[in-house]
Amino acid sequence: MEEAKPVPRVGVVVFVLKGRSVLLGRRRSSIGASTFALPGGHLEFGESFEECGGREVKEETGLEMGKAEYLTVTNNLFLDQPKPAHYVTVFLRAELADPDQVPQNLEPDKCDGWEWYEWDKDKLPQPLFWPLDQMVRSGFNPFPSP
Ligand code: 8DG
Ligand code: MG
Ligand code: MG
Repeated sequence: MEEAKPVPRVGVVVFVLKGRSVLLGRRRSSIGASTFALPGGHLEFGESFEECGGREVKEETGLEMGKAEYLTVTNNLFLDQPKPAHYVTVFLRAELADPDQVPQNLEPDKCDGWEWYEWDKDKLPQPLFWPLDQMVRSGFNPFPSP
């Protein structure tokens, strides 16, 4: 049988904000393995971006977020994979519903663990997952303007 033609997929990822920090975890998934990335995952049929972001953050970290806000979208080709992939990635931001919540590593097969990192290009962990790295290099700031 012929292999199915690859199609673009939609990823929804969240800058979970706490003070001046964002939540990042080192990926174990094949795309971006061992780089630091935001929590997030695939948009499911019928979901809003905000529902997807809240669900993925909960599934991956156990954290309950407050209201999510749309930030931007990027178009990402991962051609150097055994199976090339194409993601339209939607970036949201949200604060925690209760700021005292502690992230848990609920999908240890996909991530080494979650930590808060100050949003400062010299303090962020390296290497960043390249779609995120590009945003940092372009001067992107996920925090609301004061
Ligand atoms: P799921 O089965 O839970 O739905 O998916 P997942 O295993 O959690 O998917 P994912 O790889 O974490 O996210 C989907 C895609 O989103 C990822 O393969 C590429 C794209 N993506 C980016 N930037 C980021 C990012 O910073 N974090 C995450 N998690 N995905 C990102 O382009
Ligand atoms: Mg997921
Ligand atoms: Mg994920």
